[in-house]
Amino acid sequence: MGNETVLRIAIQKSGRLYEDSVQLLKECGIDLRNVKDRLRTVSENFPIEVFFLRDDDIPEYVEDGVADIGIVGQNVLAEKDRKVDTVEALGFGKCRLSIAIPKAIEYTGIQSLEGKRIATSYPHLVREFLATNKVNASIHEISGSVEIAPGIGLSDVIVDLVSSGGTLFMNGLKEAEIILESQAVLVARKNLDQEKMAILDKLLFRIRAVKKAKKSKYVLMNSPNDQLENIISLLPGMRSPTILPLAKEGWSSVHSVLSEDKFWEIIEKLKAAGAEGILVVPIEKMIL
Ligand code: PRT
Ligand code: ZN
Repeated sequence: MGNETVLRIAIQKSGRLYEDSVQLLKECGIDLRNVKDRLRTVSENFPIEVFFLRDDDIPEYVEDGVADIGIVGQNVLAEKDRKVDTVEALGFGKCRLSIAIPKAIEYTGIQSLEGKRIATSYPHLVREFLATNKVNASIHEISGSVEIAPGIGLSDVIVDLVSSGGTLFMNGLKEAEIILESQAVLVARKNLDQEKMAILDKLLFRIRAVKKAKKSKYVLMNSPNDQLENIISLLPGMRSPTILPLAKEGWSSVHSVLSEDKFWEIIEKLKAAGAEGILVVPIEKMIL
């Protein structure tokens, strides 16, 4: 690509955000070859260079301008407290940062943490949470396997990430309080120059099209002509549904787009209204 401007993006090198981050770039039509075991790679069909880093380092690299943008969990972003802009929530890597206590202990509210020892990898967020709630407790910072801390007598409670809750359960703990809800976000450094901003806008346009498509389904169905008006009224669609005559006399084919949250409800109503042969197809990209 010669001396053309490229946007440098930092993503996790390996771990829970890696697959989804690479997948998102691919769905945006960005070719990334040889991503395995590389520290960096340049796309051949989009002006972007990818850096593979530990997630904890991403906010700092973006703030310092070593990378222009990055994909990182809101939990890491909040803990590191770096000056970067959150540009877009990406909808994957969902989890929560929670207080967990031994199963046998009854949780009676935030005040019951007074004087307790808390093990966590999130000292900054825990300190902030305690201060907000005017609770005094000691924080023991540990970098991994936080969930075993109460069992080995290192702490009374923990603050750690939870998604299914399985890890807590296996360690005899239960979730008592959510401190932060988190998902992966796209962050950008402050004061990106115009050329890089233009590339970021292009990328964002694609990311939003991919996200929108994931939330929608394309549906096709056959409708008796005397029910058409009723069936059309049930379909929100982007503009209005497409109606095509079928070879079979008195029937039409109806095509439309449905959002996932209202999907089943609408399908049931369509069936009740006489729609037949309903086909539901995933949408790859959606540009409005
Ligand atoms: O090497 P590097 O520093 O880059 O990776 P890492 O080991 O620090 O992070 P990694 O790959 O484990 O997680 C990266 C990001 O994924 C986190 O910062 C979160 O934003 C997000 N994420 C989503 C999670 C989870 N879900 C999650 N469940 N990160 C960690 N967990 C762990 C949690 O710490 C606990 O040990 O999974 C366990 C709990 O899971 P459940 O399903 O049993 O509740
Ligand atoms: Zn990490």
